Amino acid sequence: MLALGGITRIFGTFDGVRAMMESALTARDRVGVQDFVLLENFTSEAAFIENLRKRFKENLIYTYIGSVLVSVNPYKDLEIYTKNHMERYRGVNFYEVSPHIYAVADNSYRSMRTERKDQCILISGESGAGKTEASKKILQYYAFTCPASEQVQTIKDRLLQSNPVLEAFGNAKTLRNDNSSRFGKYMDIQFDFKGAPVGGHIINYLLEKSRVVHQNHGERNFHIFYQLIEGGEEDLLRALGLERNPQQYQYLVKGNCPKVSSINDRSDWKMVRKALTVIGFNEDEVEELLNIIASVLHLGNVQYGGEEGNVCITSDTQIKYLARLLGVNGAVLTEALTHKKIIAKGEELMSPLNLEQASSARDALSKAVYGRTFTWLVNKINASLTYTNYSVIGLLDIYGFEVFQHNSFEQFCINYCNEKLQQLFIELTLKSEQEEYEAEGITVRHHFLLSLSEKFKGIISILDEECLRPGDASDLTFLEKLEDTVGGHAHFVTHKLADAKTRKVMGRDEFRLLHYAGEVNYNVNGFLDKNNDLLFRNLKEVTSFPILFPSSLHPFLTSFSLFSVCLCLPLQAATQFKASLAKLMEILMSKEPSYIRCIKPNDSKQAGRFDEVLIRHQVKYLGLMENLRVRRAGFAYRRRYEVFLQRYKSLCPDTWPNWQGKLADGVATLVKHLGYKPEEYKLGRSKIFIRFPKTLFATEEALETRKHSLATKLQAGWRGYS
Ligand code: AOV
Ligand code: MG
Repeated sequence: MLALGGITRIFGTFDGVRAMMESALTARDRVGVQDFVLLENFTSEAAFIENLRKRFKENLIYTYIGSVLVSVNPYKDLEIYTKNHMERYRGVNFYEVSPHIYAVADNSYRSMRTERKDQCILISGESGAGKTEASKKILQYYAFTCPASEQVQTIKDRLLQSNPVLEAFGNAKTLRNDNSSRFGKYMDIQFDFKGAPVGGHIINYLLEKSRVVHQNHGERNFHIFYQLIEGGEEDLLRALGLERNPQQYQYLVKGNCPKVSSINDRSDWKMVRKALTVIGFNEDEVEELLNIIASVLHLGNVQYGGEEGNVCITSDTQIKYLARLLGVNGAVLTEALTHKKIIAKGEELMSPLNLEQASSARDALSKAVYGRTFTWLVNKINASLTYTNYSVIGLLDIYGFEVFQHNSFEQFCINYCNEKLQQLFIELTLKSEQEEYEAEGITVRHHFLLSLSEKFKGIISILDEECLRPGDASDLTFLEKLEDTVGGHAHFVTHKLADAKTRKVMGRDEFRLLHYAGEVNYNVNGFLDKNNDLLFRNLKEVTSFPILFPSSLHPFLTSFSLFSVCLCLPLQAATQFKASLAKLMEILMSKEPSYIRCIKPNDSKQAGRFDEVLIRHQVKYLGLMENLRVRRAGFAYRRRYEVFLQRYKSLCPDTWPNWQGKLADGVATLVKHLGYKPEEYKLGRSKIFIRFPKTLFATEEALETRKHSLATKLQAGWRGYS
């Protein structure tokens, strides 16, 4: 007991000892190195992948590249997120414990506390790689480890419960991920001077609204629809006029996938209902919210018939429900869904829509209603979390890079967002590396400067131009303009510009971009409409819609009056998105970043399958080899003096048990005693930089040996140094 206690005091926690054991040679063969910078052959991609594979096989899904955490989705519960694990990482130095997402979370927290600098944790990786799970783990870690009072507990609960709510309304099953985020999310967690989480704020980015009215085969609409239908109480469903069968609803049958084996809609419904209460929604608000969700389903079932020029709604069941749920007059609604208002000779006239126009007006309304509701939800959650802007840790969890058989405007925006984030990562990791050397007064020449140019600059402005151009502008004229303007770019190609081989796999209505993560063919159909934010163009043609939103009715339908403002000021969706991303980049740049790079091990969502081709591709495009090379270009290993001294002080009689003088002198004494050669290390202002892993391994092994001899001696009751 005494011996173990002694060892723990000297070497840190038990985990610390384990981490150290891990780096011993024999263990290294089996489980690989826990930091890629320690790979002997650091330029070899094969060695990199092999290290990932070894660790993955041992269920060690986390590995560092310096301070960057690489995470491989295990697709199974590893039981490494228990309270015990959280305790183990709390306040412990990053390198003393085996790599874990909690170490990253803890490190950011401590930097925020000690250096008083706002932090952000950027989580990236393709769809299904584990970003959302990672962000939830981090939030849970803070909720568990940070100090709390009763008031703080309420905020913690709300922060935690915002996840199931936003996921219900903003996530959906796609072919890539059963719980795919269909919106981008940046969340600030705010801490007071005691380090307790006292507030938060969420910014959401471009929700994929088109999913409300259409899903590709094998995909679903947003979870909430199925949760409500599967889990909603009988009375509730009756009041909403809904049947307990998703197949009844046009908006839920398109993907032909009402059930997903990994999802339990019924129990999720219960969780979401509870979460809404915790966040502070009262019963009336919940009722209104569900009325809107049910309305969208009813809207989807509005069927048109009649002759061209005389479109009518074939059954008035939906209209009855809609009128009641939305609190509008049925006749007015019917007219709004079948006519547009035109002004002729100064007079307003209602002109009938044709079938196609009528259904697209209906869908536009559904998308708008859903989109508004989502924004309302986010605002409501924000209002329940006080925000006073003290110290913050920001968590970024966006939708990951994705490629489908058919890619549209949504994928274009999602992939553009990922491209921006990748660019930021490369710029910042290089910048911080360079800055660290400079701050420490050490000169290093970088040979691996990377630049990811703004490859596709211009596409969005051309899209906007076409959207605003009166006359014959269409998706195809947009494509032609692209060909004229960016046609010469090496990363852009269309059917017309392609070589014979590429042409075979491209449609005439597609353009292909070579993204950092791979090639994607985008189909231009719908680009203009979707960019015209969606609703507004249609609304312009059916301006009687604002009748739907009389201010006396629904509390959050009143906010629909915003629509009319938007009518005067149409801001194109992509441009709006681009601007909000630019703002996000500013937010991130102003904080101290940490990175989590998520890797998806296979495309079949299976545990234990390490698909090497897929993984190699991700390692490539995430730039992990470059990341490693840059990290190793100068010094493989660096530690703050106090950390280095604390860990190895027992290896030198002059530094044991405590060094009294300046830290730098202590480290100098220690490494001299250890026989470090001048070319093996450099001493900076606050850190020691070690050039080769082998130097460090030798020191670790010396520590290992010493630990054993010390343990024996401690057991015998011995207290001195030998
Ligand atoms: P994503 O956020 O990166 O995709 P998720 O975080 O939703 O991916 O992860 C996808 C699925 O992988 C989850 O639903 C879990 O089943 C599993 N998974 C991920 N991380 C872990 C983990 N650490 N332990 C166990 N299982 C995990 V997307 O939102 O589609 O870009 O857009
Ligand atoms: Mg996600």
